[in-house]
Amino acid sequence: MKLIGSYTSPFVRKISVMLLEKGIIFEFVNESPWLEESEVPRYNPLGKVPALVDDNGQCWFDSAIIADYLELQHTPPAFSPADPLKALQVRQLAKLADGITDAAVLIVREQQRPGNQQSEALLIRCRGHILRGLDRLEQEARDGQWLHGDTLNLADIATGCMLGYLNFRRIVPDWCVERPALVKLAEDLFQRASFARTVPAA
Ligand SMILES: N[C@@H](CCC(=O)N[C@@H](CS)C(=O)NCC(=O)O)C(=O)O
Repeated sequence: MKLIGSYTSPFVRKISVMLLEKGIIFEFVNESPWLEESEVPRYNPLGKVPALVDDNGQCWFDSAIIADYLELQHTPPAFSPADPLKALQVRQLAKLADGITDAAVLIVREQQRPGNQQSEALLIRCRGHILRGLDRLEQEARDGQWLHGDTLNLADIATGCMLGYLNFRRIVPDWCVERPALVKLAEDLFQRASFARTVPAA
């Protein structure tokens, strides 16, 4: 299996963490999607990472689809409940974490533009998405160790990668203030070997 991605992408990190947790051996192909000569569009017409090439040579893209694909391989541990409604609930929470990540990535891109070309309205809107999303995840994290059920799941992994990205890019750096359940979740996740091995490189 080949994972096409960059070391700083939180979406790529999510897939790396899943592969490491499941003990699936994979080759990491480091490709920046932002370079003119990027090979990423060969794997994903949308030009985004991650993409995954499976052992049959089929290429999968979008981290949510790749996560579904990996779950379909039934390599333990499962990160999605067997019950379809519970599985949908977990995917919705993972989608929420991914949506926060999308907003954070947008802020990073916007802030890379010259100051006088940045849209203050866009930055405020993205910040709103992030804060409301974090508040919802905080509520969900209050019961039990994990966001859903009593085992590590896809929503936890997506949330850990999102919080790691907020820390890495210093977006909403005070996210941890008054969100103790998310802080605890992050502490638990960041201690795992899969997270320690995928800390974003500056
Ligand atoms: N929904 C996509 C988002 C992936 C994404 O936004 N990746 C960023 C890197 S963090 C990217 O490749 N951006 C390149 C671009 O937008 O052209 C997923 O979950 O895989």
